[in-house]
Amino acid sequence: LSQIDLDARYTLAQELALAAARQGKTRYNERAKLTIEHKNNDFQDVVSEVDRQLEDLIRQTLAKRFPEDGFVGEESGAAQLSARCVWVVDPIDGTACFVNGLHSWCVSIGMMIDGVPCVGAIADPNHDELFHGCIGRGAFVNNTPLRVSQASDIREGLTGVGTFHPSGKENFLPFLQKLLADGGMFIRNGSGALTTAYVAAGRLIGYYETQLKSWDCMAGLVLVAEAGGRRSDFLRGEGLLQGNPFLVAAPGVYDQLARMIGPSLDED
Ligand code: 2AM
Ligand code: CA
Ligand code: CA
Ligand code: CA
Repeated sequence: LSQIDLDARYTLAQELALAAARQGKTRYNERAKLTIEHKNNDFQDVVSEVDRQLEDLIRQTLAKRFPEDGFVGEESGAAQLSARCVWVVDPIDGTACFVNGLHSWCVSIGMMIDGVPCVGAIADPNHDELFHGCIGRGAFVNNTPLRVSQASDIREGLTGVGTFHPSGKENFLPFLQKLLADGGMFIRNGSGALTTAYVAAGRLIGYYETQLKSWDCMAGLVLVAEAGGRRSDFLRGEGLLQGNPFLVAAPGVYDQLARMIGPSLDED
C-alpha cells in the first residue's frame, strides 16, 4: 500500500476552504446580482451559481493534486468511491442564509480514509473563523484548541437543531417538545457544518438533525471527535450517499439527548 500523505491533505483542506470562502464572500457582498434556483422540493432548498462555481474550484484543485482520491459533493455528485481517501465537500453550507444576507454560511471540506473521517476544514469568512482538525492531532478554531462543553444536563446550554426535512419530520417536533419540557433550549442557524463546529467548540452542548447529508457533517465529525465529543454512527448503511439521522454532543448530555430522540437515531 502506498503511504498516504496526511499532512499535505490536511494543509490543502485548510487552504482550499479559505480560498473558496474568500471568493464566496466577494459574491455574497454582491448577492443582488445572483441567479438563484429552488431545488425540486417543498422545503426551500435553494442553490445559487456560486455553490456550483465553488464546488468546481474545489473539485478541480483536489483532482489535480490528488488524482487518485475519491470525491462526494452536494452539487456535482460522487466519483471514485473505492479510493482510500475520499473528500466530502459542501461548497456553501447555509445557502439559504447566503442568498438572504444572513451570516451563517461556510465552506466545509472533509476527508475520510478507509471510511474513517480524518480531516476537516470549515471556513466562515463572515467571522474570520477557520475550524480545522485532523485525526490524532486535535481540533482548532484558527490557532485556539477546541474542547466540547462540560455540561452534565441539557439545561446547562443550547442545543442546535436543523432542517424540518420531509424524511424525518415525524421526529422533529416530538424532539423539540421533549427538549423544552426538560428545560433545554433549541437554536437553529441554517448551517449544519457550523452547528457541528460549535458543538466541538463548546458553544453548543449538542446538535440533532433528523436527516443530515455527509457533506454537511464530514468535516465537523472530525472536529467533534478531536474535541472530546460523542457522535452517532452517521456513516452506517448508506450514510455517505443518502444521509442518516445525526447527533453530536458533549459526553455529559449525549445520552440524555439520545433518549429524547429515541430509536430512530440508530435506524438507517
Ligand atoms: P445547504 O445550505 O448546503 O443546503 C442541515 O440543516 C442542512 O440542510 C444545512 O446545513 C443546509 O445545507 C440545509 N438546509 C438548511 N435549511 C434548509 C432548508 N430550508 N431547506 C433545505 N435544506 C436546508
Ligand atoms: Ca442544499
Ligand atoms: Ca449543506
Ligand atoms: Ca450546500
